[in-house]
Amino acid sequence: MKGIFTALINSFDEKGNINEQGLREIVRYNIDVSQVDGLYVNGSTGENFMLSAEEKKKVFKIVKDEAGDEVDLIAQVGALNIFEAKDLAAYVTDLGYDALSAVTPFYYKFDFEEIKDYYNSILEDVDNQMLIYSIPALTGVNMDLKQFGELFENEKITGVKFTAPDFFLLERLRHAYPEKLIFSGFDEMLLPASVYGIDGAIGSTFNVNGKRAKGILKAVHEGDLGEARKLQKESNDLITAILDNGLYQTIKELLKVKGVDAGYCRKPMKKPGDEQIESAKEIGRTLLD
Ligand code: HMN
Repeated sequence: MKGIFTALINSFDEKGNINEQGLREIVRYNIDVSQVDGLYVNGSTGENFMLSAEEKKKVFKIVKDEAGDEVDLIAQVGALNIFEAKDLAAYVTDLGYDALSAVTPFYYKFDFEEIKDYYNSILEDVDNQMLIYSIPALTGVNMDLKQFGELFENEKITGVKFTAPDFFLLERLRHAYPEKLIFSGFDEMLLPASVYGIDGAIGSTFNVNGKRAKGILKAVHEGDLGEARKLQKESNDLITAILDNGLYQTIKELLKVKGVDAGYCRKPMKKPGDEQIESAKEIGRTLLD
């Protein structure tokens, strides 16, 4: 598993129900048009934490059904309800997902022993690999090199989705664990992360910017830093505009510009206003590749 993985956006209808056809179109767009290497399903971008367990299963099933074996699939199964996380891990493994991922447990201030037990418990009954999903800005969980090392002692934990602007720790992890997979999680920092030898990246904006992201990885591998900087600059112009206009709403509006029925976000996220839709169209005209 290597390369550019889209953190898959989800499609909901106006009432907030999963829009199956729209979700299938999002999968197809990522595979056929952006030609990404894989999909990261039910992450933050998939509005996972606003879904019921049954809805998460529905999304996992639709995506596997649509993508088949065309690209690698990672299932984010992390949940504060450990029984749910274990059940989802078993479910996606049966469906044929290539890897699991689980967000570090959040909200309660779990200590490291509890976090370690969470990962080991999710994995104890399931024959699959796991990428730790570390995103301190949203979870408040900051782990150091030694703690990652302790988690990596479980051989089923094969890597980490590292969503932090901490290049010191990223370099230390890469150096200490050359055999583990490291996926970077901030799309706007793909170039510097690539220089440190990441295996790939997982990101929300790849739903609409997968080709440039692939180009950045390729240029860095070929030692063409000029090209990598050009593509990262173009990407960052797009990412800045998306973040300023509302992250998930704008990604969905941009997909609509491309003819994909990406629908709406689920409450409590807002529907986009007229101005936001117009700005998204302008972003589509000027900043998409
Ligand atoms: C996921 O779980 O859906 C993603 O992998 C999350 C991903 O790391 C994104 N992070 C957040 O949304 C907090 C990034 O792609 C991010 O959206 C992007 O770099 C813009 O800041």
